[in-house]
Amino acid sequence: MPIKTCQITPFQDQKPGTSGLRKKTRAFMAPDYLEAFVQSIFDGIGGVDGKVFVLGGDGRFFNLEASQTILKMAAANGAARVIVGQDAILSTPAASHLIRLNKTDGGIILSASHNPGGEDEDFGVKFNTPNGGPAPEQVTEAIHARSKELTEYRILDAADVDLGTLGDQTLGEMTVSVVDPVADYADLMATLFDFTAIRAMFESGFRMRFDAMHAVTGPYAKALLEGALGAPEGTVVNGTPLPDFGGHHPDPNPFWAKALMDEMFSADGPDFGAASDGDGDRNMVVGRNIYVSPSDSLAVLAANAHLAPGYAKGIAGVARSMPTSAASDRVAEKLGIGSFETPTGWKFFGNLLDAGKATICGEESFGTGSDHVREKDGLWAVLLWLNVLAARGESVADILNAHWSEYGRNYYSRHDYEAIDSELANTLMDDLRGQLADLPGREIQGMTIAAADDFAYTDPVDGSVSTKQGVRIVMEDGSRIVLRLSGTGTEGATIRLYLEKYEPDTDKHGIDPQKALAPMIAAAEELAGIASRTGRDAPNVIT
Ligand code: G16
Repeated sequence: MPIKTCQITPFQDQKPGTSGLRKKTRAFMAPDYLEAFVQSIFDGIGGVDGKVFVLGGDGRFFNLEASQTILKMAAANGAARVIVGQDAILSTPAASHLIRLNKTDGGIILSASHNPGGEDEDFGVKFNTPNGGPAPEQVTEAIHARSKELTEYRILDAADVDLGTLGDQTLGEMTVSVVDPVADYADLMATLFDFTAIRAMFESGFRMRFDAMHAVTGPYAKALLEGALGAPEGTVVNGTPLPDFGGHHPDPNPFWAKALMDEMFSADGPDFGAASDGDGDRNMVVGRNIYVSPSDSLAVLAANAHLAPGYAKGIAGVARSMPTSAASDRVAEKLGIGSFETPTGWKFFGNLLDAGKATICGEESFGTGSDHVREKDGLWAVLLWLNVLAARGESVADILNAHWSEYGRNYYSRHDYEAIDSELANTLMDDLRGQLADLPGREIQGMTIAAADDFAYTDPVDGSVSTKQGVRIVMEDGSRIVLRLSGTGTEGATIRLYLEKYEPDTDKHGIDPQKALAPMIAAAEELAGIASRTGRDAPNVIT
């Protein structure tokens, strides 16, 4: 089969963000755009000759077409084999597992995660390294550098591969192995959790609702929850993946998963609720009449992980992204295990997991996971919660209240201001950075600022340094304001304002977080002036 070499003018806008390259779908569909980025990945990792990769995506619009293009390019560039999910479907954690299980040279995941899908919405391409994790900054920088000078790409002139049929096929000299997207992942989950105990809990009438948000987790959740664990049919809702996610944002938070929240807060709501995002790596968990913030979820899971067989020997350490609340630090301290604070982006956990320093990681952005793969894993978090609920025989509310009584409560919230003019957002951040040196000692809203900086991280394993990872303003009692710009949006800038206040007094644990955080919200406005400078009177999303 002939290999075509196509000449192009290098693209200058292919810089990967927090998690791969995310753009409008139409940008990826434009002539040569996807191809240029894929060739830059191949060249940026030193070529693909004789190598083996995993390929799959979250099923959003353009997933299948992009997969066919990538397969033909892999074949033209000399790859030996690509393992691809049936119909080009793989959740992000399942892809990470397949990369590791098959000891491959990495994988390409097609997803813009929680961003909406469709021809006029978002698409994304991400490279994961042989450890199964998102490429670290050195690798994404090499890919970006290559894209800026790339003048040609190679592609096989061949018919599309049949991705609907399981088994091996050949494409030129390359083998394409079409695999069941769920089977290996489901097997892995069975090694980690006490399925017998969870099944018995469902048999005794425990009721759950899992909202797959018409995204990739549907088939995984159905196989595991309604299949292996015997939950009644209908436990999983919106379980059929759709190219446009039914027109919704597949973003599991109280705002976008409102239907689930309403059900969980209704009279006679289920015992446990959960939702997952576009590519299955995020999770939201809710109890009956109680919302579990992702930061609290991380802390509760770290404190209770030993109840699941896969973690019965205990965990080595807990890592969280800097904007995530310090609730998990308190658990780590009590357990006498390592505690790590990294920049936002799952890629920063990779080295800690590989080195055995951290077992469980989490982020405020609805991501939780462990060393079983190198991505965050929505269903894993849901299954661990189920295992904890089955082992303790208590409700989510009881478990959360007991946790706060033992460790104190870290009131926490994130306010997102979306589609802000990029220049305005950058100026706002620069102005804030300009004030940092003078802030310590200043009184604000009845509090005293103890420290203020722009977070920089030195990886304890390889010594790499990442700077400008978010402005933090810390009060004397440990309460914090954090501000950073999102690295996953595709329109203008999103300002993320993270607010945290520690409350040790059990009598004050029942307050609405927005009320508990009111002084922090006022202090943030005084310092950064988001509302006054953007003209927005409220955040677009509050989590
Ligand atoms: C990605 C990253 C996460 C990050 C999140 C939000 O998640 O993998 O590590 O916390 O984006 O990032 P930002 O605040 O820069 O928008 P996902 O689920 O979108 O892949």
